[in-house]
Amino acid sequence: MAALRLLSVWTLLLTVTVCDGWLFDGFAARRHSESDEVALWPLPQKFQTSVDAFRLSSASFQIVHAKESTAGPSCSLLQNAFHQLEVNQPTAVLKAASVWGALRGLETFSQLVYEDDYGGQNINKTSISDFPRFAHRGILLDSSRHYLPLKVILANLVTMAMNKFNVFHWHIVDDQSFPFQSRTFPDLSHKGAYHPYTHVYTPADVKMVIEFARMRGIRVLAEFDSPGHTFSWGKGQTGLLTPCFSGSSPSGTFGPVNPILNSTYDFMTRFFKEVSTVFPDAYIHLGGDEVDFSCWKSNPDIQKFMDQQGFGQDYRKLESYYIQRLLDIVSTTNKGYMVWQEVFDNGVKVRPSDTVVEVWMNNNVDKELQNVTGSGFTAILSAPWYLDYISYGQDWKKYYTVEPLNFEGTAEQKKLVIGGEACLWGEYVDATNLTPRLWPRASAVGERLWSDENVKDVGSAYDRLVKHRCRMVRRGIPAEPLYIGFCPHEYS
Ligand code: CP6
Repeated sequence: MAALRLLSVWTLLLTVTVCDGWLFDGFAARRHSESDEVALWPLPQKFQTSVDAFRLSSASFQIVHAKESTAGPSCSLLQNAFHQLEVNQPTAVLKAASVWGALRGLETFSQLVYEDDYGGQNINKTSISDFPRFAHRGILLDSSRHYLPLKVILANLVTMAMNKFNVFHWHIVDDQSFPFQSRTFPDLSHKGAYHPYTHVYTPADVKMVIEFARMRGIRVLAEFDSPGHTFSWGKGQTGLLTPCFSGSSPSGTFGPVNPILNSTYDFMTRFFKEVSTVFPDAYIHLGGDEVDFSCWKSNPDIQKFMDQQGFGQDYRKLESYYIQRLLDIVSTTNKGYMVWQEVFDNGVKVRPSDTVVEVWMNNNVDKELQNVTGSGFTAILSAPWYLDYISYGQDWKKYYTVEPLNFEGTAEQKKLVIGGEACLWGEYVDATNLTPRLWPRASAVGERLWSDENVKDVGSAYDRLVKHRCRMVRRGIPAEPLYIGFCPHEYS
């Protein structure tokens, strides 16, 4: 448990202990009106506040480690987080099980601070105890359809932290471009990126993203999608993709990764060995979605292989064959893996203990969750949260009112749903419009994944989200408006 107590000395005392969650208590000094009410987003699990207010002063506000804290000034992660907090006064105590809990608590603390009519910074007597409902709270960004400059990715990580998201699902490469610079296979980005120097993520860039995210309690989950969605890989790695045939001769076009060649698996072994060291997260996303079988069907060598293996005309068996071999390769790197739902749907034999299935197809979602968890797999839900879809009006309400555990299943099955992701696919998104398209619409998903399931009143969510959106704007994030109105501090 973490506790933050407001004392008469204006210091935020931080204690990081070994249990989970955190809370803080405040003691009153002065009163302010109800209209000063703060808007926390996402809403904490337990929250009590009063009209008793403290004035913060910029001269004396400080955050220090309490004596009991096992983390001290040498914990640079927290020292940096202290700098982020732009508030000015009371002394308080925050207790957290882990540094990650402390980071979330600091974010909430910052949201409690409000400006009064005289421009003073205040915080009311408050007691909070909090923890996330779901462990996996992700945002998917796609840097293949459009290259996303580092600045945009980092701004997104800042905003994710404000909304208590903890997983950046980086769909880093796809058909259209391969911006990931590999040390082992430099031609992949040199020939497969939109531009070999300006539109690539160098090892230093990737390192920066990972460290910037870590400082904010965010994991970087890299996705290298195959065997489909790999057109750009073929430019720098000849022989990797399946040559498509028209009649009895090659048509000159290429399909999914060629699953029948040993050279394919040699390549994947070396490639994922590198990837597993570049990305420190315990998981890697292997894709496996939307494999188009027409090219495989057209290729006589593939047909011969299908016969030899006894696959008949069932190309899902060939896909499974490929994925199984790929998973065996990745297992040797000691990582767990995430896959899109087709891998499960197509009956690939994978160990439920180290496979997470991401449910993305928006038909029969409940049935799919029932089946996936019924087979003992851990599941992530993204189907209801495809934020690349846009429409007139307040679609955040649609995202907000999703209940991830509404499917039929046992309590055991429901425990296997460890969270969800808001996906912003990149076909129509680049640096010019990414941030306003994602925020505050993704904030709705953030609260669904963090707060208690009973927190579902759209009206009160609206009031808080309007203020939370203004908070993002004030911190320099061009989050779009929910509806008519204005912010006390508008974007400029
Ligand atoms: N790219 C990849 C995509 C999509 C998927 N994978 C996608 C499919 C349908 C919709 C949106 C996105 N653009 N690699 C599916 C997981 Cl509606």
